[in-house]
Amino acid sequence: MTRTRQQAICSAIALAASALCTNVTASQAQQQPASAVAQQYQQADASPLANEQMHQNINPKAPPMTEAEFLKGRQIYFERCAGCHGVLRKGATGKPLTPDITLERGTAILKTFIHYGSPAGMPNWGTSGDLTEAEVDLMARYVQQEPPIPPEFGLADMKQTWKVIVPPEQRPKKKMNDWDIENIFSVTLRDSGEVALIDGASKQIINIVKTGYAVHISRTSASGRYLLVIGRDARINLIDLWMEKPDNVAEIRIGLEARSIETSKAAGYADKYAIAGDYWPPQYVIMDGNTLEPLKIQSTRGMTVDTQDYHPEPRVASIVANHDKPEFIVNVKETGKILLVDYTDIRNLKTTEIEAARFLHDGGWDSSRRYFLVAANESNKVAVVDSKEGKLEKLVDVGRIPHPGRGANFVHPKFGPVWATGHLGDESIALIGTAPDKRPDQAWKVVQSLKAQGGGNLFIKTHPKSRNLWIDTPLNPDPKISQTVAVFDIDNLDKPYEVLPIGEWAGVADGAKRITQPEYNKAGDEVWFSVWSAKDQESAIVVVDDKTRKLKAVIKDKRLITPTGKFNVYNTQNDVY
Ligand code: DHE
Repeated sequence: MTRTRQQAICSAIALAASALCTNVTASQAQQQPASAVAQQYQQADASPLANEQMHQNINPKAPPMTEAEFLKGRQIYFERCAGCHGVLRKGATGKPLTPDITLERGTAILKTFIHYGSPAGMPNWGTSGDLTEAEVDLMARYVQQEPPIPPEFGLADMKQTWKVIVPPEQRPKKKMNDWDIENIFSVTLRDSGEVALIDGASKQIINIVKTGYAVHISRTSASGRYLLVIGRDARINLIDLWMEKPDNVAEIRIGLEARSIETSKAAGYADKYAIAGDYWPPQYVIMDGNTLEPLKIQSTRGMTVDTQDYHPEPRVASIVANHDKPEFIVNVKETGKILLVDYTDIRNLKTTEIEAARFLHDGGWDSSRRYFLVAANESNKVAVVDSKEGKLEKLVDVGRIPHPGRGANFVHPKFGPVWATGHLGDESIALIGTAPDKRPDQAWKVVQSLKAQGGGNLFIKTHPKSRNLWIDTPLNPDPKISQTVAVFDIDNLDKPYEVLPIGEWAGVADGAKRITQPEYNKAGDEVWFSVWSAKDQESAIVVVDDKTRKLKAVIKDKRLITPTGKFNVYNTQNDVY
């Protein structure tokens, strides 16, 4: 394969962790430090900010650059670096790169860093061939300039983008189709900016709905009628599943870059509010759940939990809705704070601020839905919130860079109810006891650590009706691991896991075929896996029978471009995982 072709695949998949992209062998790739895989994952996709107008100050001490060079540097920075070093270069999971630091280092040292990378996780942009020598030089000079500042995005900006495509009064009064909407899957088609709505029973594509750029996740409203989808460009789409052909009924942009969306789930508030969190500007927005009209914007700028320094761009990571109280749980990445946002009276908003740890990312409920567990990924911890008492229950030490998705709940034969997370940075699976009343000695401790196939795990899944625990490894650099999944028998966790060749079962010819995100159907008797290749290659969804662990179906269609996340309507609505 030629270098150009490899690079095309790299940018298409936009995951530099790939062995394909860096031309390393599987065994070399296995030695790639966990931090490098993690750093590359944090910048999984080009930030949409690269194309925004920005305010720029000139720093007379910085090495000179032409305007064209500066713009190119800015483009590369937002495509490759901002995810780790931050929009304003104040540091996030990567080190700060503000001019006071970079001017002191100077061009020569900066060039060495950018070219060779560092054991702390900085990718080797030069030696990997991702940046040319001239680009390395350009970036070394660029990071000594003042960081350009992207614009804010307030209520008036949001309202300009807001469209009610079908007003609530013109929407169906009852379900107008024969689909079993609780068993529809909303499938992220990442690189086409669409979601595929797929019928769980027939595996037929019901509709392909246009959404935001590099679309990220879908969530179901409390009634199960609406799907809310968010793109990395902070565009939200509201899809009405009651329509004859489910489609968009409202749309808005709530910022310039975003990842999370959720809806109100407490009794009396079903479908009343939607909430979404931005990466830029650092804020969250509460909207009308039926129309997406923006109602309330709250900034997340503020002090970090540990050093208590001001952080100018704390990104909003996961948001979950409490089912028992009118409250959203908003996880703020860079400050390490968990906000309990009481939405009873949004004009007089009450927020409880919980000190957790940096850098909060993804998480989910325990099986009682009282405790919320969220990864503080670069701290190698899971923060546990008692949502009933509104306080931090515990910070649990886990493996290297926990990445649970929403995690997996099951009853362990020896330790009772546990919640499980895998890790990006090692092969361990941490099982955390979640029954403080019945098993106080085991609660909020890692009661067992399993060894799965390897690092690069992103998602883990089981279902209350299943005794299987599924673990993907799409970011493992060894294709034998990234193209397969491991499955543990919950009743016999000391038994070695079984490896299923999902990539091979898909029967697609070329491509990275990363197996990503197990998702159950409503009945809990089948598991769906994405077989994720580049956008110009064939991808697929493989359905496995949960009981027999045998292949049940392969869903292929030329419209299934880069499928990644899959969200079963019922399981997402009810937080079943
Ligand atoms: Fe995600 C969830 C952020 C890259 C697939 N991702 C989340 C959440 C956040 C997040 C904050 C939690 C949302 C919530 O619960 O409200 N993701 C980020 C990033 O910042 C990151 C690391 C880099 C980026 O540039 O976006 C990133 N994510 C990816 C991918 O590359 C993945 C694998 C493929 C893709 O589609 O982009 C990916 N992220 C997902 C999925 C979920 C998710 C499938 C939801 C999992 C679930 O079960 O709920």
